[in-house]
Amino acid sequence: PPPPPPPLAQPSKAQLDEVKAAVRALLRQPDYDDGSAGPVLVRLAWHSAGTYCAATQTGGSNGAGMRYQKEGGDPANRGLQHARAFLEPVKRRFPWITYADLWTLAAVVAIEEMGGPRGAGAIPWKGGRSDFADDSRVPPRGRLPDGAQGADHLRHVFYRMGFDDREIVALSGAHNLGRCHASRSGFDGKWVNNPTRFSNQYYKLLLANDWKKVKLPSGMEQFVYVDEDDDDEEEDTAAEGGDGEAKAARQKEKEKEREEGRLMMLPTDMALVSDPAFRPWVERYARDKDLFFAHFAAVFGKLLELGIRRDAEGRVLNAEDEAEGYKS
Ligand code: CCH
Repeated sequence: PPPPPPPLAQPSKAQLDEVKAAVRALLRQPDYDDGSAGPVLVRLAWHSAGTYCAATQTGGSNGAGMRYQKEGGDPANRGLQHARAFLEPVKRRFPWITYADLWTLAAVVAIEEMGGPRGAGAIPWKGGRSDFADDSRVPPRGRLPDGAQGADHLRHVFYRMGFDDREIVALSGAHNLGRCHASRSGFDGKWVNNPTRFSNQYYKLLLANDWKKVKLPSGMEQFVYVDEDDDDEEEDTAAEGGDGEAKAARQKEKEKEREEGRLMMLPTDMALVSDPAFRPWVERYARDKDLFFAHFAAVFGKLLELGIRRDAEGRVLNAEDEAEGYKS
């Protein structure tokens, strides 16, 4: 067999600054979702890293296996081709960066730009990941969490990666961002009103008591919350009067408005409030945004490092096949 590639050096600060600027420049996407590529980029990084298994030391963000059908075609990764496509021009412009580094770095940049931890409290990120040349080492499917399940499942998945209960709650705060797409996961809607602004709103909303379980056309169950302000339907209808048909039309219109104002939670999100060990952290993060930002930055940084072994200089020891730009 060929000798293993040498440890990979870190890209220079100047190199990284160029890539970061290019990522920043592509975040605004007026025709996509809520106008930003940010949320789906964050999910790309999370799903690339969240396959890690500490016991077998397999999976994780090294390798960028999602480029291959075996991992990329996992139903859990539906929709992430959009994230990869957003980043493709950056990869073409800076071929020296590996996909594995680009995907994880893009999420860090996106979170910063969306108002998340930055400056001294920024998410720690180190480069040096490399890419698999083929799909022979991609992790098996089925390692990512299933939103239809509960607390036991969350623990099973996140303990496998090496996270504890507090870290599970902190990581889940990423659901401040983005939305569910019926065509991707079968779930539908966003968690917070402004899904492109990183904040602790998700925890505050979780603690609002009026979450109601609904069954979607897909047959899946999720929880919905109707914004108080939009909930004045009955009075309006009574005051307007009119004939049956017009009334029905108005009713329909109102119903649509309500749907649009609706926020959602997954069963796994609700498990964070019903579970006695998770809940105190939901309460703390709802009260203390700075604490959430500090914990999130640390735990997201930890997620992106799973499975990456470094020497004292930070060079990655478990180099994969393709790391052209780093070899020189
Ligand atoms: Fe998540 N997530 N996630 N999630 N997620 C979905 C969307 C996003 C679960 C299920 C779903 C994390 C944890 C979990 C994001 C970041 C993180 C969707 C909708 C489902 C379902 C997908 C769709 O339809 O497009 C479950 C279960 C867990 C268990 O804990 C963690 C951890 C993170 C990051 C730290 C982000 C961001 C999105 C929005 C993506 C988008 O396209 O807008």
